[in-house]
This record gives sequence, C-alpha cells and structure tokens, in this order.
Amino acid sequence: MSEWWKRAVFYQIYPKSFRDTNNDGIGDLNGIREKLPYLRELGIDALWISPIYLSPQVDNGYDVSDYRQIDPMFGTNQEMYQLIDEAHEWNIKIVMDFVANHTSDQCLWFQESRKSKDNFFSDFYIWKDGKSDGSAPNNWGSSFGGSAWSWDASRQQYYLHYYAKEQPDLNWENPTVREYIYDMMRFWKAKGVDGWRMDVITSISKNLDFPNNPRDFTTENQQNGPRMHEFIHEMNQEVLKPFRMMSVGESPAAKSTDAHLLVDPKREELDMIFTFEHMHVDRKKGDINGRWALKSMDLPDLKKILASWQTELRDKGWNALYFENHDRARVISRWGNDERYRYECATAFAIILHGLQGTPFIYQGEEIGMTNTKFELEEYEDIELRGNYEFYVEQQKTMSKEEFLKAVHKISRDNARTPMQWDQSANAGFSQAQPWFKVNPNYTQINVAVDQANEKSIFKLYQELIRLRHSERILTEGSFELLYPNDRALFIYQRKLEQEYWYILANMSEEYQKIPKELTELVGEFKIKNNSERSDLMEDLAPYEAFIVRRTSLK
Ligand code: TEU
Ligand code: CA
Repeated sequence: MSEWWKRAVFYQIYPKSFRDTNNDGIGDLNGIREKLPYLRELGIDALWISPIYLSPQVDNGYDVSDYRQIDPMFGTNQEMYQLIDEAHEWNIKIVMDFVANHTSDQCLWFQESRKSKDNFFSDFYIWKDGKSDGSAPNNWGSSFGGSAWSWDASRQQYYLHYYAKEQPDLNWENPTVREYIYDMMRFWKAKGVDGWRMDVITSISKNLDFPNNPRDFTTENQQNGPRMHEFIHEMNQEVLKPFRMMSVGESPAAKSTDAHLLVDPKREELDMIFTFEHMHVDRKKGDINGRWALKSMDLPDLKKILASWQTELRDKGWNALYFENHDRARVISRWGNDERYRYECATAFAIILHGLQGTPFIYQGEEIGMTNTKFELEEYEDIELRGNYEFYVEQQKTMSKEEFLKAVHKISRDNARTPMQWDQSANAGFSQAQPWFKVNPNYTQINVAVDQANEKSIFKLYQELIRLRHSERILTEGSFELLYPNDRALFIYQRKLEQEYWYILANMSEEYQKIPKELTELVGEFKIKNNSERSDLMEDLAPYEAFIVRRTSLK
C-alpha cells in the first residue's frame, strides 16, 4: 500500500477556534505551531487546516479574496511556511482547504469582473441578464437562504452565488479560471503542502441551461453538473498527479453506488470524498424546512449507509471517514448522550468509526468529547444559521423561532466552532483575551488537561485507536461485513484479513444489551475497549460499551 494517506489518521483544525497566541481573541498559525507536540502525542499523521487565506470572513474564510496571502488575522505567509516545515519535522503532513467553487466578492477577480462585460476578468464569474420583468434568471436558492442570484448595479446583471452574496461562484467553463486555480495549487505545492481538502468540489460545473428547480429557492441544482468529472480529471492531470498531491473532495450528493466515479484510481480524479449520506439520518427528507427538519436518528439507517460505502468502494476507491467537522454538530450531543454517558458515548463513536476501512478524520475537540452548546439565538455567529433563520422563520414562516432554536441546538454548524477547550483557566486556555466566539461554559469540566488526567480519558482511547491503525494491517486492508443490520441498539461488524477475524461491537443505546449468541461462542483477545471490566464475551454490553476483539479460537 504505497499511498501514505491510506494508513494515516487526519486531524482537522478550524484555526479561528484552535489556539490564540497573540491574545486578540482569534486562533492563529502560531497557535497551531504551539500545539504540534500535542498533535504528535495524539499520534495523528496529517492536518487538514480550514481556510487561512486573506478573507473578509463573511463565511469564516470560505470566502477567499487572495489565495496566495495568509490573512493577517492568522499570521504571515512566512509563519505559514514555517508551520509547514515544522509540521514536517514532526512527521505531520499538511493539507490545505481548497475553496475554488467561489471566491469572496472582495477578490480582485470579482472586483474587475463586475466593472464591465468586456474586460479580462468579465467571464471569471457567472453573469446573466434578468428576466424581462427584471427578476432573477431562475429560482435557484442559496444554501444560506433566499435566491442564489444577486443584482450588480455596476455591471447591470445578476451573478450566481450558491452560498452568500459575498461568495460569487467562479466560472469553471473559462479555461483561464482553471489555469489560475491550478497555478495557485502549484504555488502552495512549492511551499511544501501535501494535499487538498476540496470545498464543494462537486458544484464547480453548472447546468448552463439554468432550468428552474421544482420549488423556489431550493438547491438541488448545485451538485454534479455536466462537466464536473472532466474538470476534476483535468485538475488531476495538471496538478494532483504530477505533483503527487493528495485530495479529498467534499461531495454532498454522491451516493455509495456512484462514488467510484470520483475516486476510482483508474479514473484519475480524486483520492477520497466526504459523503453527506450518513449525516442525513436524522433529517426528514424533502421537507420544506430543509436541513432544520429533524427526526430522531435511526441506527439501522446509519449502519446500512456506512456499510454500503464500505462494500461499494471495496477495490474501487477509498473511504474518508468522519462524524464531525466544522459544518457538523458534536456527534455525542447529536446522536448520543453527552451527559450521563459522555465518555462511553464519545469512545463508542470513535471505535465504530476507526474500525472501518478508510481514512479517519478527527475534528478538533472530538478527541476530548467536546459537546454542543445551547446559546441564545443572538449569540450565534454562523452566516448559514442567520440566513436560514431569516428565510424559514421570518420570511417563509414555516418554522417558529422556538422550533428553529431547538434544531440549532442539535445540528447547527456553530456547535463545532466554539473555542477549543484546553484547560480550566480563563477562556478555556484558548486565549487571554475575549474570544471571537463564546466558549462553551462546560469548559471547566471538559478540557484537554482534565481529560488527559482522567482514568477514563477519551484522548487516551484515541491514542490507542491511532496506534492500532498504524500497526494492524487488518484495519486498513481487511474486508468488511455488517452483522445484525436491523438491530436497533447494537452496531456490530466484522473485519477479516487472511485467517484473521476481528469484531467491532458497540452498544449504541442506554440499556444493557445481550451479546448475540453466535459471538459468545468466540474466544478473543481484546484490542481496545471502553469498559475496563470487560474480559470475555459473556457479560451483557453496558450502555455505550464498545470494543474490538480479535478471534483467537472458537469454544
Ligand atoms: O460546505 C458545503 C456544504 O455543502 C454546506 O452547505 C453544508 O451542507 C452545510 O454547511 C451543512 O450545514 C462547505 C464548507 O465546508 C462550509 O463551511 C462553507 O460554508 C461552504 O462550503 C461554502 O464554502
Ligand atoms: Ca490571534
């Protein structure tokens, strides 16, 4: 297995909230450098760093105004180059966030583009005339609420934006745009960057017939446009392959059955993609309130989706595995119990994820079991949350404020964006100044220092899991089989390599559960467990108990 990323465990950093060293309340590059020993101690192999480029921060850096400049808020270019070098000295690879479906409206390209229809940058974005009555070209919606089109008074045309109006979509049909982007990638390669996480890469090709969506202001047009594969393949040939850069693409609409079209190595597109399928198991499909229409999580659904990705991509691609990132709530608050069973629950989710085939991604704070927040509406920062509140509660009036806030507490992106909780000192040891975003008040109990000192340490279990992934070939290469798919409490699967059998068992409920009879026939060696009392397969599983056991013989 030659690809380094197949044996790697990744850690995602949301720099704004990771560690502030100059006490302006905002996390910075030197904060990441300061924590390299911590990350090495955890054992991870690579960092995905969310955007740190020059940006007006309308969407926390996912609105880039200059791809070659580090935003002064985070530090200097020099400091970034130093971070890359130092990380490499620690044997940690660096993956940057590639945000090239759109730029900031403050980007020079857009500033020029909006001036006229016939300058060098005119076709860098997607401009269209309004309808004869002056209204927008079609009914496409923005992910942040309302229309995906905004009127530009200087150019006297509409421009397209799948996200905020300050995030105009680039026109990938224009070969110069693509060349500019490839060149930016080469620039960072020259500084030592090892790969890319690609923001909404599956949105780069647009349907140029601009057909209406069935309902106004929805977003189903955004994914898998007609030239998507062609553009991604070209980028692979121009940059990824010749410079050996690793890639993981964000792919909101891919299904396990068509994912291979993006990640089959023979097609030379991407190395991995992040699926959204398993993230939608607590959402009512097709509901008028979109992602805010929640239902309780269905465990059989979650198991079947994860299993289908395991089976469908076997020998046809490679999975990226995650439960959390900067767009997702804390998994133990969303699908588990973050109070009574916080340790058990956090480690159970870790064990079921890291037991799968693929490359695991840990999100900052996940390794110590950080939780969601329950702030007041006014205290949140996220543009998605605010835009959607305006749209669903104030304009469309299909949700009450209370219903919306309840959904926010479950799934909003800001749940993952509170400052990292390092210790019990003021502001959780994140900063000596008031942080840009409120710290979760539970930091006095939940933080790195306390967790590491605990007998029951989530961090230590992650360390063990990562060690296992590095040393045990079966975790990377073994085959996968889901057992008891319809069981509503147990998550059990088997990994197999040659004559070696491993079983991953987790009780994802708050009740004691019997271990299925067939499995009690096994004699095993426990590779990792979150219940120190576990020594055989006879005892019932405690709430959120999880372990990995290697079969040594049958009784
Ligand atoms: O997210 C893309 C995306 O699909 C999101 O709209 C996602 O569905 C939503 O955030 C879930 O609540 C990427 C980035 O990860 C996100 O942070 C950015 O805001 C977005 O692209 C625009 O760049
Ligand atoms: Ca700072």
